[in-house]
Amino acid sequence: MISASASASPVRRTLAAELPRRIGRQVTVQGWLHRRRTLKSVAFLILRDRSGLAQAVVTDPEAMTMVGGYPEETVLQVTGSVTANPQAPGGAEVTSPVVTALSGPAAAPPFDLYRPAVPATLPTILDHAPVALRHPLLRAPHAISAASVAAFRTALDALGFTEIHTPKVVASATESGANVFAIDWFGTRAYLAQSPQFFKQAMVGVFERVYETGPVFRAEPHDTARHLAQYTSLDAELGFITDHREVMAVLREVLAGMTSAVEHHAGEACALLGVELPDVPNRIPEVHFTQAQELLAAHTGEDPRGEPDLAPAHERWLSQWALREHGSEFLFVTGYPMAKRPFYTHPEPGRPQYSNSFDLLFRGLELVTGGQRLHRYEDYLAALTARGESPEPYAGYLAAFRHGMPPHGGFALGLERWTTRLTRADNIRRATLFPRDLHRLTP
Ligand code: AMO
Repeated sequence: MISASASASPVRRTLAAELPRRIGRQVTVQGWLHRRRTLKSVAFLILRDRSGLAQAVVTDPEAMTMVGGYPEETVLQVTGSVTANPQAPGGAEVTSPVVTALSGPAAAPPFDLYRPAVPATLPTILDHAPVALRHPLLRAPHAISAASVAAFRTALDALGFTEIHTPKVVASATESGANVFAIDWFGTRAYLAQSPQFFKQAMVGVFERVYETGPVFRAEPHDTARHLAQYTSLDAELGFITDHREVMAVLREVLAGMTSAVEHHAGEACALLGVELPDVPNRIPEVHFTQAQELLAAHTGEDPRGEPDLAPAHERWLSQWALREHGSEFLFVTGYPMAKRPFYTHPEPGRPQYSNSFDLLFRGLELVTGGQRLHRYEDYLAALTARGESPEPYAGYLAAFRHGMPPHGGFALGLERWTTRLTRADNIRRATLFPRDLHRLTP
C-alpha cells in the first residue's frame, strides 16, 4: 500500500539503529532515501536517519512501481514489520512496508551520497555543502567537533569556570591590526572580533575563571590548508595563577576530556574515518623557544636562531621530534619572543625579550596559543607605548586593570584545527561547516 502524501496524525518514530531491538514489531522509520535498488521482483530501499541506515524490502508490484518513482534523497516514511536479516544494515529490515513521501521528489545530489567513498573533489564538496555534508564520511568530522566542544565545556565546568558570550563586533583589533576585517557600524568604523581576548580577560575580574566558544574572524590573505577567515575559537582565561604553567595544566585537562569524549560520544564517526586518538600524556613535553631553535639548528641543516617565530616546517619537525623523543603527539613550545606576541603578553621574568607564553603543537600544527598576561595598568601603558600605540582605543579594556586585576592567563584552541589533525584531514575545510576564506562566501 502506498499513499502519496504524509499523514497528519503524529507517528511514533523508530530510528534505524533501534531496528535490531524491534524484531517482530510494527514500526515507522523516517529518513532520506539513501539508495534504491530495484530488481525484477523486489526493491530495496535504504533509508538514512541521524542514527544510521535502515533497509526496507518492497515486494508488492504496485508498491514497487511507486517507489521506483522516488529519486535518492527524497524523504520517506516507511511503516512495516521488522524482520531479522543478517545481510541488512544492523541485521534487521522492514518488510511489507507502507511507503509515504514526506518531501517532493528530490533533485539529484551533486554526487552519489550512497557510495562508501566520496566521489568528489574538495571544491565540489564545498560548493554543494548543504547536500554534500549528508554523506556519512563528510558529516563524521562535525560529529567529532560537536563531541569536542561539549567536552571542552564539561572539563572547564568541572574546574569552576563560567561560560560567557561576548560581542563579535568590536572597536579595536585584539591580536594585530594586520588581519582584521573592518566594517561600517552605523557610520562608525568597527571590526569583526579576531578573538574574545579583551572580554575574557575583563571577565576574569568578574568570575575569575571563564570560557567561551564562538566564531572569530581573521582577514587571512593566505590561501592555505590550515587558515580560515572565520573559525571557532575555544577560549579560556583564569585568574590567580603563578605563571603560564598553570594555564598549560588546565589545557592538558581539557585536551584529555576532549579526547575521551570523542572516543565515547563520536565513536561511530571515529570508526568511519579510522581516527587514531592521541594519548594525552600526564605531562605534555615542553621545550623553550630557544631550545627549539637549538634543536632545529643541530638537526635540520637550517639555522633559525635569531628568527622571532617558528615556520610551519619547523613546527612539523618539532612535532616529530616530540613523538620520537617523548612518545607524545603534543608538544608545548614556551617562551616565544615578545616581539612576536601581542602587547598583553607577560614577559619572562629575568629574560624580558622572551615571554611567559606558549603554543601547543599537535601532529605538526599549532593548535593552541596561550600564556600569562600583563595584569598591572602601568604595564599595559608601557607595553602600548613601547609599540608606538596609543592607549586611547583600548580605554574600555584597560579600565579593568585600573580597577585591580589578579595575575591571570589563558589560551585559545582552534576547533577546526583540532578536528583536522584528529581526522588527519588534508585541509581544514574538511573539518569546517560552510568555510569562509579568501575565495568563499557561499554557500
Ligand atoms: P592565536 O591568534 O594564536 O591566539 O589563535 C589561537 C588559535 O586559533 C587557531 N587559529 C586559526 N584557525 C583557523 N584559521 C585561522 N586563520 C586561525 N588563526 C588562528 C589556531 C591558534 O593556535 N588571543 C590569543 C589566544 C590566547 O592567548 O588566549 C589568540 O587568538 O589553532
